[in-house]
Amino acid sequence: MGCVCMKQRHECENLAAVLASQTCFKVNEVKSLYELFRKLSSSIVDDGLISKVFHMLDTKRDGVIGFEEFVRCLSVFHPEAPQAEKAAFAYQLYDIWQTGFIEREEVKEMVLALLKESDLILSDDIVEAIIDKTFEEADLKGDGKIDLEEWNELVNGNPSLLKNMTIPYLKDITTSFPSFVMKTDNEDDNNIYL
Ligand SMILES: [Ca+2]
Ligand SMILES: [Ca+2]
Repeated sequence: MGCVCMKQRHECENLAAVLASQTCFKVNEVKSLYELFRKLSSSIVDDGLISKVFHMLDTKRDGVIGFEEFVRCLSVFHPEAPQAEKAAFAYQLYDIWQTGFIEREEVKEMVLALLKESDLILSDDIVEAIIDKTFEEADLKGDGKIDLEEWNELVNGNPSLLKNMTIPYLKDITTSFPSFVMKTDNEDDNNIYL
């Protein structure tokens, strides 16, 4: 898979430090993420949101994503990441057909996903009415599509739209996933990749 297999410990420490300085994670957390990344990249993850995220990160479209992109992406889902960052990422996620705007059909997908999560069963008429209302509220310029500016307005008024953009576990990943913590204390261990 496309992991960055760093043989030189020095380079690995540098990469961890660079990523820690540019994301919400600490150096030891970046190292833990590397373990998580290795596990994830060796298993097929086919959960709706996760697979969309992976597709977005897979810029070469070869089914492989790099560790750096993985960490930068997860950082967006960190509880302390700025809302603007989350909103921008969510905008790309909801622009399902990648037209650069969020259209009504995409709002429909979003509303359906939110309803599914809340276990609410509503008639089609009511669902359509919710979509119309959401769309009307969002499309301030009335041109039939939601641009980034309108999206940011919508999100400011409805922060729950970004609920899925935060993964609380990421706040203290070394505690949440102790099995991913690297054993870097042992200097004799030659199998240190990061
Ligand atoms: Ca679109
Ligand atoms: Ca618009």
